[in-house]
Amino acid sequence: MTEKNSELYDASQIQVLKGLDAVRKRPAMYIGDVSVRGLHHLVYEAVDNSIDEALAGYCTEIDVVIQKDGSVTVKDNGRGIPVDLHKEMNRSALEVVMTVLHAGGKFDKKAYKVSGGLHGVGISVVNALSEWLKVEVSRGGKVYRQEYKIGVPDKPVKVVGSRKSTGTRITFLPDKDIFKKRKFSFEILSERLRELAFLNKDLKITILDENTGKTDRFKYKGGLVSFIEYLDQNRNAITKKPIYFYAERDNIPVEIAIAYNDSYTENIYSYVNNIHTIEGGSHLVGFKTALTKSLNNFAAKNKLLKNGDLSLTGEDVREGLTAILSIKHPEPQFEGQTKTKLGNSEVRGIVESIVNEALAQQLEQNMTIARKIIDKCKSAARSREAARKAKELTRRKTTLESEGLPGKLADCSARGPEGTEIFIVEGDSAGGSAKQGRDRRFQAILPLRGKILNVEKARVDKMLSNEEIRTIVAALGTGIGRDDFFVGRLRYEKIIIMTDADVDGSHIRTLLLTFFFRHMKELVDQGHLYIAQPPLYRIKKGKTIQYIFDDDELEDFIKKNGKNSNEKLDIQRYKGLGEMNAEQLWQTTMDPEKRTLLQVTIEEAFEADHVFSMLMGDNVEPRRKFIEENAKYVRNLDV
Ligand code: 0RA
Repeated sequence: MTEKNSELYDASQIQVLKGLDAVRKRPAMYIGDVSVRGLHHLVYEAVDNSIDEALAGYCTEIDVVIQKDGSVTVKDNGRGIPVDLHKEMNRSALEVVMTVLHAGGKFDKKAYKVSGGLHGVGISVVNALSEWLKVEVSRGGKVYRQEYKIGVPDKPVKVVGSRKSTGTRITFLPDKDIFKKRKFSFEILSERLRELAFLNKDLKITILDENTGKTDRFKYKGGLVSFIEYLDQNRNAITKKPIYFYAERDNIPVEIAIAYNDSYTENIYSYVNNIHTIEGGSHLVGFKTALTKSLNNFAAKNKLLKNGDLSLTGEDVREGLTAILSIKHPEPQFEGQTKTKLGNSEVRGIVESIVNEALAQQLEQNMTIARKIIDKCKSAARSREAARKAKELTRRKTTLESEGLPGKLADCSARGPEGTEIFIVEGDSAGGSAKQGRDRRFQAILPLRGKILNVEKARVDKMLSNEEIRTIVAALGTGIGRDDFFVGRLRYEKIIIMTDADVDGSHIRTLLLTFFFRHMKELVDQGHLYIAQPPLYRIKKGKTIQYIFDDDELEDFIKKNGKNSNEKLDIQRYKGLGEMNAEQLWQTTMDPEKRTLLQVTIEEAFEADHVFSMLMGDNVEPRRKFIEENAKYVRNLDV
C-alpha cells in the first residue's frame, strides 16, 4: 500500500467503524428488535439479498442451514458479490458490501429496493450484529473469502480456491451481547421461506436443521396459484382453478391470484417487494375497489342481477374469497404503526385499472366460473340483508353495546384500560379460583361455560347470536363487525386466555384464538392477546414446593434432584386449573411478578390461516394427521 492509499484506507476505516458502532448501539433501529423476531430477521436479511439476485434473473436456488454451533448459513447460486477494487474506498467491493451501511452507489442498483420496512437494511447490519461472519464468493473461476468479528474484517479478502460455478455463501453467529436468545427456530424460518417460494415462482429454497435433521424444500411452479391452493386445501373451492393475472404498468409489476370457497371468511394477503403489508395500503384499496366494480359490471352486463336484487357490496364480493396480491415498487413508502402499510398513492389507480381490465377479460372467458362466483356473492348479499333486518329488530330491544357488562364478569376496580387485564377462563370452578386469587385492583375474570362457537363455520349473524361470544364482546367493550368494532374501546390492556393443559383446554383455546384472529385481528396485531402458562406439575421435596411447566423441565428436574437424594419427590400432575386453589393459581399463573405469559403474535398470518382452517374445518383426516405429527408444535403454535 502506498502512503496515500493507506491514508485513504484509514479515513474510510474510521467511517466504517463509526457505522458499525451505530448499529450495535441501537440494533432495534435497524432490525426492529433484539428478541426472537429480530434474531430471525438477520436470516431474512441475508435471504433477501439472494432473492434480489433471483429477481434480477441470476439465481435459481437458495439454501439455508441451521448449523450445530448455532450459526446459520445462507447460500445462493447467483453471480456472487463483486470482488473487484472499489476505488473510492480503496478495498474489495466485497468488503464494502459487507461492512458499509447501505453500501450505495455502484453496488446498489437494485430494481426494487425496500425502504422503511425491516428488510433491506443491508448485509452489513447482519455482520455488525454477529459474533463472527464468514463470506465466501465464487466468481470468475475463483473462490474468495473474508471473515469478520462483530463486523470488522480479520484480514483483506483473499483467494482460497478455484471453482467453475458462481454464488455467495454467508455464515454468521449472532452476537450474544446483542441477542438474549440465539436459538434459531426451524419452524419460524421454514414458514417465511415457504412464503418467499410462493411469491417467487420457480425459485428453489431449501432449509436444513443440522441439529435435528429436519429439512424442507420449496419450489412452486404455480407461484401465487400454488399459494392459494395451499391456503385453501382444507376448504371447499367454488372455482376449480384460481383466477390468475400479471401485468405491469409504470414500471410496477402487479401479480394477483383469486379463488372462492364456500366459507364465510375473507382472506386477502397483500405484498410489496415480498413484504407482507399487514396494514394494507393503496395497492389493497385499488384491488378491493376494482373487484367490487368488476363483479357488479359483469353481473349487470350479463343480466345476472334481477331488478329486485341489490348491487353487490365490497363485503359481498369478499365473502369466501382467498386472494394474493403481490406488487413490486422501486420506491415504496411504508407507513402505519408497524410500517407495513403502502403509502404511495399512485399505486391505487395502477392496481385498480389492471384488475378492472384483467378481471373483466377473465370473467368473460370463463362464464361457468363467473356465474358461480356471482351466485356466491348474491347469496352473501341476501344474508347480509337478512342479518341487517334481524339486527334492526334486536337493536330496537337491546343492542350489543347497550347490553351493559355481562353478569358473569368479575370486573377489576381500576377504570380505563391502562395496566389492566382480563382473564378469559374455562369453566366455573377455575373461574372461582381465579376470582378469589386475583388482584382485583387490575385483574378482571370472565369465566366461560362450555364450548364457544366455531366461528370458522358461521356467518357473522349466527356468531352474534351466540351467548358466549356476546359475553366476550360485551366484556371487552370493542363491539364487533365491520362497522362496529373499535380497538380503541378495548376496556383492558391485556386479554389473557387461561385454559386447562388438556385436550379440551387446547380446543377451547384454539376456538378463542380463531375468533380473535378472524374477527378482532387488530387486537392481535397490536399485541393485546396473551396465553397464560399454568404449570403442568407440582413437586414437593421435603418442605419446598416447585412448579414445573413442561415435560422437558420435569425430566431435567428429576435428573438433578431425584437420584442422590434421601428426600422423596412428591409429584402431582395438574389436569386442570380447577385442581389449583386460589393461592396456587395466583402464585403460578396470575402474579405478574412470577408468571410467564405467551404473547400471541401472528408473524406469518398465512400459516395461521392454514392451520385454523384445518383445525376448524370439515376435513377430519388432515386434522388428525396434523395433531398427531405436531402434538408438540400445536402447543407452541399459538404463541
Ligand atoms: C451487487 C452486484 C452484483 C451482485 C450482487 C450485488 C450480489 C449480492 C448478493 C448478496 C447475496 N447474494 C448475492 N449475489 C449477488 C452483480 C455484479 C455483476 O456480476 O455484474
